[in-house]
Amino acid sequence: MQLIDLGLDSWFEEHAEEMCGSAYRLARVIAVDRERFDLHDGEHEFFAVLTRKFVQATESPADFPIVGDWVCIEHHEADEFTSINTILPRKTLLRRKMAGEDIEFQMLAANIDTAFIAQSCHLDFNIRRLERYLVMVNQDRIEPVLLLTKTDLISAEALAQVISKIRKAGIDHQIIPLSNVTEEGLDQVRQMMTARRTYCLLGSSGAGKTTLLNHIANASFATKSVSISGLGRHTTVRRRLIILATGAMLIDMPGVRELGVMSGREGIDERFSDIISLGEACRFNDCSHGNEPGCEITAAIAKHELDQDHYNNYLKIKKESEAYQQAYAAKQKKSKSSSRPVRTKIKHKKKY
Ligand SMILES: Nc1nc2c(ncn2[C@@H]2O[C@H](COP(=O)(O)OP(=O)(O)OP(=O)(O)O)[C@@H](O)[C@H]2O)c(=O)[nH]1
Ligand SMILES: [Mg+2]
Ligand SMILES: [Zn+2]
Repeated sequence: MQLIDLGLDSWFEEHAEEMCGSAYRLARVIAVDRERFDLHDGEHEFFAVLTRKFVQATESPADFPIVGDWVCIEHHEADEFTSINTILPRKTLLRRKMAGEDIEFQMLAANIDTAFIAQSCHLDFNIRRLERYLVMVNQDRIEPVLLLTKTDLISAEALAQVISKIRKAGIDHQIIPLSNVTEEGLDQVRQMMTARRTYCLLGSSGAGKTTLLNHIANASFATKSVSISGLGRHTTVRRRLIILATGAMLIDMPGVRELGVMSGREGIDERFSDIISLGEACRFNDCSHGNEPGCEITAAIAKHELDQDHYNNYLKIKKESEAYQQAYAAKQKKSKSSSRPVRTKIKHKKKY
């Protein structure tokens, strides 16, 4: 195996040349355990640490390496350790806002090509939550694929209803219904995963993500035992990039209970494009979609062409995003005016 098999391409190589000097060595972060970073260089798995200089230069969680990152490393012969010197720009970066008012965010994974969003089609199914995941994934131009798990627990009619609900909400991404019990749908998941591409498993705790990974990777990572109800407990706590026998890479994520929105307009506009284009057709440019004449949104809701709940969810997510952007801007302003030295941040560059 070589670096290219881990997803390295000329985009990363060019950045490495520019940022790390000529004697660089590259590796991909496959797991993070506090201060220890498990890396893979295509041939071996080994671990590295951060130098004090690196840590001192960080000021945001985004400055730390996370699973999926490409990093330039340096081996220190005398002291027999490897350090991470530079994180290459990320093509994609999955983050989520921490619960509550706080503007802190949690980094989930970098350089993901496709995100599987797993939701049980049984009791737990919730279209509004699905919309939240899609906003997060769309924001970063990661391709989403929806997995409806536990089909063994519902009838074919009930499953068809769930799918039609998703389609009615204007979500046209690929949907794979599956069961880890009957193994229905698992081949479809296997077949769509291609070598050198990185996939991740997102979704609520208990959706069956790790059980699916175990099937696909022929592994036995801990899953929630059926006998314990374990409400609110997350079985998977660590993220790890698994290299499958087919050459595809998969990162299992711990389920998140609350998914705060920190996305900017891009992700929201894409997910709610139906509402955006209706709004553009309103008679007044600054229509608040309240009682103005010629409002296409209120008209569409009245005609049941636009679902009221879908619209409410859009308003809620938009409000949350605006509050986040404002709080973030205020924090930036504050730290700029303080006497702390300004340093360049890792640029989160868009694909190509
Ligand atoms: N009936 C049924 N049960 C399933 C299926 N998939 C998983 N389960 C069960 O659901 C429970 C949760 O599965 P996990 O794979 O641990 O769920 P997870 O999404 O990894 O959860 P977290 O790691 O907490 O995010 C376990 O008891 C599984 O046996 C399925 O397709 N059908
Ligand atoms: Mg799990
Ligand atoms: Zn309007």
